[in-house]
Amino acid sequence: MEKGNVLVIGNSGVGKSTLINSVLGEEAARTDWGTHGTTTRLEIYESAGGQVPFRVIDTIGFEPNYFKERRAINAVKKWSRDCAREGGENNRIDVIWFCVDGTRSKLFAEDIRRMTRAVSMWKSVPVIAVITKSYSVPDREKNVEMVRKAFAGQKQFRDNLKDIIPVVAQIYTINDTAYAPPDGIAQLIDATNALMPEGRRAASHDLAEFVLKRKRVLAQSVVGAATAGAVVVGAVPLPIPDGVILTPTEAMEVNSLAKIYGIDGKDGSKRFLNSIIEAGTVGLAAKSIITILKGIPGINIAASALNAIIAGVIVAVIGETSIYAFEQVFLGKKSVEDTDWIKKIIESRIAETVTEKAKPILQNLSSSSDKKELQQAVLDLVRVLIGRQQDSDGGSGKDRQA
Ligand SMILES: Nc1nc2c(ncn2[C@@H]2O[C@H](COP(=O)(O)OP(=O)(O)OP(=O)(O)O)[C@@H](O)[C@H]2O)c(=O)[nH]1
Ligand SMILES: [Mg+2]
Repeated sequence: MEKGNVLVIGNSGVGKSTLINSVLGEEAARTDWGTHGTTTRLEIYESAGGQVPFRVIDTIGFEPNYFKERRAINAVKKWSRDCAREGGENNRIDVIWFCVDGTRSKLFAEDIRRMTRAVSMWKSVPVIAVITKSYSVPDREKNVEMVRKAFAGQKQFRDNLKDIIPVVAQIYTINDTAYAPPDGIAQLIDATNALMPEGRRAASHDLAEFVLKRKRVLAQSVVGAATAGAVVVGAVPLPIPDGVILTPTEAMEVNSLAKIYGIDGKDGSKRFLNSIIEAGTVGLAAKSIITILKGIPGINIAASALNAIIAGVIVAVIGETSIYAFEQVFLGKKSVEDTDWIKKIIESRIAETVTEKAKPILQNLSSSSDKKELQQAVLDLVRVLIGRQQDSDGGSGKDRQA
């Protein structure tokens, strides 16, 4: 079976590298007093004999210095993104060890806030809070309670916290007769192992979601460009019902989107892509748009603007619907054999877009509108059309602008 990955994060000097050595049973990771042995890059470790059934990833510690903190956060983020890009199973994070320093319990809440930013991509991965340097036995219970509170006080990872384990990774000598022996390491290994199956599922889920979001951002930029282009093409005074003039724009759009979702245009998928383009065939779609527009009282638009509007609506709907359909295929919820399904959605979405999104803008245009007003209206329309049409997670607004 493939080994899972544990990501270890925490402030600089909390004892991440020391902990890793203790868990893996050798001096694998570099540790030190002061700054000499400080970890400067992400490093993956595993036990030589393979006794420990997971890999452990050491990270750059967070420091209470803005730039160094950014560096540490960005290193983890970049590593996570690379994982998504290469589909690299090895970069996946199945369990997170959040390390906080048991001798500095006042800072727990702050530490946790800082760490959550670095691992924001792994939204559902289980977390074990490890309280390092738990030399004082009487303090342990208090510290556990403080970690619990600190986690409860923040939304993002509140439900991910599965365990809180105080540890001493290395014997800590107080004087000739007093010392704190290593503790909590076996418990940490057991707890991590127990969480692994859940962690793997969570990691796959987070990874898929991340990949899908990236794809959506790319796809939306394609739809935006194609729609803006179609409006210009549509403004060319040609009788629309004859116009196969948009077909190249549509084909380009649909094929670019298909590529983003890894739909290659071969065999079955070719029919699927064609039926999307056909459903948006200018003649048919335009007729239905004109019929709808005629049914709306008070709309009387110059022919050139009308053409531009029709072109924009068609290309925007084709694009947004393709994104939706390709996502469904990508997620395995629909198959490329389903050409009836896709045709029906496009038809209903064209109608819906005209009546819900375009209507208010068109109603503001009186028949006496001048050219400038018409142009502005078309631009407004494009903006409205390429706004989110289906938003499954509600949180992609920021991504779209990125
Ligand atoms: N005796 C003892 N010393 C510890 C323990 N944990 C950490 N230390 C000491 O704390 C110092 C920092 O530990 P590291 O493991 O290097 O800390 P780190 O989190 O990897 O630090 P960065 O790599 O800078 O982020 C070292 O001198 C360790 O020996 C422990 O359990 N026992
Ligand atoms: Mg280190």
